[in-house]
Amino acid sequence: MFCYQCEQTAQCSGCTSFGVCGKDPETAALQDLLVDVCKQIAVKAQAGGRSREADLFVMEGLFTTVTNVNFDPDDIAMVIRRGAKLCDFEPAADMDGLVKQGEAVGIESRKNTLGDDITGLQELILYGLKGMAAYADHAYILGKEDDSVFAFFHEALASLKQDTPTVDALFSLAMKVGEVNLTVMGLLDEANTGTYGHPVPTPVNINAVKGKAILISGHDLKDLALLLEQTEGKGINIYTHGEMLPCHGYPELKKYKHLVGNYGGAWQDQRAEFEAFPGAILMTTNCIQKPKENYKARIFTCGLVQWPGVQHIDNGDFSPVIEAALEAPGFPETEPEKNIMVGFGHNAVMSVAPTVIDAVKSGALKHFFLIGGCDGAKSGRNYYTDFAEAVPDDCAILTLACGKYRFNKLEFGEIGGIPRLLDIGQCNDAFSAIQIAIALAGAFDCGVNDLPLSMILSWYEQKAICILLTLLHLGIKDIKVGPSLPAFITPPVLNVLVEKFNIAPTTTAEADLAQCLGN
Ligand code: SF4
Ligand code: SF3
Repeated sequence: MFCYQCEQTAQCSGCTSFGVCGKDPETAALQDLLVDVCKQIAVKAQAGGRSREADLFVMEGLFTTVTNVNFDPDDIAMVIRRGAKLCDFEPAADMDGLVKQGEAVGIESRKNTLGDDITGLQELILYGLKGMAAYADHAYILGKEDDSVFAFFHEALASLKQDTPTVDALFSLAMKVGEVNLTVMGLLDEANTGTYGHPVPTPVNINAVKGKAILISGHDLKDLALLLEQTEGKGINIYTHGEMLPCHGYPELKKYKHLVGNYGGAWQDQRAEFEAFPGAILMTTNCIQKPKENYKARIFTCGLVQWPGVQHIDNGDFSPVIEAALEAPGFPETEPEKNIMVGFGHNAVMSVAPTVIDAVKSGALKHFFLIGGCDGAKSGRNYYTDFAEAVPDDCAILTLACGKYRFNKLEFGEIGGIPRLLDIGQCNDAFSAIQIAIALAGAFDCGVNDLPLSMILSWYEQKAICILLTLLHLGIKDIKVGPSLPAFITPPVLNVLVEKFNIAPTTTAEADLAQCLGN
């Protein structure tokens, strides 16, 4: 196998014998094959064979191969066979044959023929498309879609099948992924806020409440809404985990009294946290890790997430989760309440814009830092905690995605009544951050790059890639990315990114902070 699509890839170069994430070589080959089938469907679509089924297949197929989503080879094989019917691909009759077909279209074969730079750029585009597919799927589930987005998936995937790609063409395509992803994040924003209302600043209890419990993780708001409806009046408390935390700010979700709080931290701590959680657990999207035996019977997956041997719910009926929660002991005691704040989406921040602008003009608020992105397990990520802690008191921190857990339980205080730490939401709420930055630039009559704003991003999986491409498409410069740079970005490609966007790897919190503040 060869996979280098995420930040924790082995030796910062590629997983070759087994995925650090837990992906085995068989699943890796099948994921490569599934991606290739998506490309073949796209080629056919470009030749006039586009269909609704092809649109949806490509979106879900790509999302299936995002890091930490689907680890079940049997399920992926089934998806490949379904996809083969939408193009001219002949799938092998058995699993061994499918794995061989996957190995033949893997990254290594292309690295040999096209070289590392071209292959790396192709993968940059592919990973951006994978992240975008995840967001498009969330929006689609809530009834929002855009034909031009589906058309672009085909256009981009079909170009990745070309035999003689050029660096320039691939680079423009990568920027186009960023552009289309902005549309997709906008669609998802409309879907989430249109269905559940605009998030409002809301305190969230991070301590336990006595009673039976279900923990829900991932990004899919509809799954949470369904779970809340189905558990109402059943004496079960619902806790959010990981990227579900921002859901507490949505009026149509926070109205449920049994949505009692947030439990645990980011995805990479789940094995210890889920073991200790005295109830049932529902994984709605990435990031699942290999479940421990002692909670395997009380963890469930839904949507595109799957783990072999873990019960999957695909009809929106969460009765098995509810039964498992009722069988589990629940929390024996209520702990003293401890709150953190969420709900600072673009609507909430815009509503206090005059106060923010006055604070900047008076010099009370000197600089904004956007510190966020995907969290991960590798050492070096305490950089983000150190950075947030070192931000001077006259500066505000905007945060989003699961990287916030590095510092969101620390005390940051306020500036003129505005909290210094503003939790904008999930990773896809980068859309909100962009709207806020554009509005601020408008208010100060300058460009986003001229604002007293620095972006310090952490990356882990492919959704961070599509967001990064969106920021680059918008021409945003001086972004700092860490804790390490993607293995698929080769030195010549990095040089181009540095030249055009002054993108820089994170160094030390102290040095980077000083540089951002011009000290
Ligand atoms: Fe390795 Fe990441 Fe690929 Fe998993 S997804 S196999 S950890 S590079
Ligand atoms: Fe985190 Fe997976 Fe990406 Fe949505 S939950 S940000 S890593």
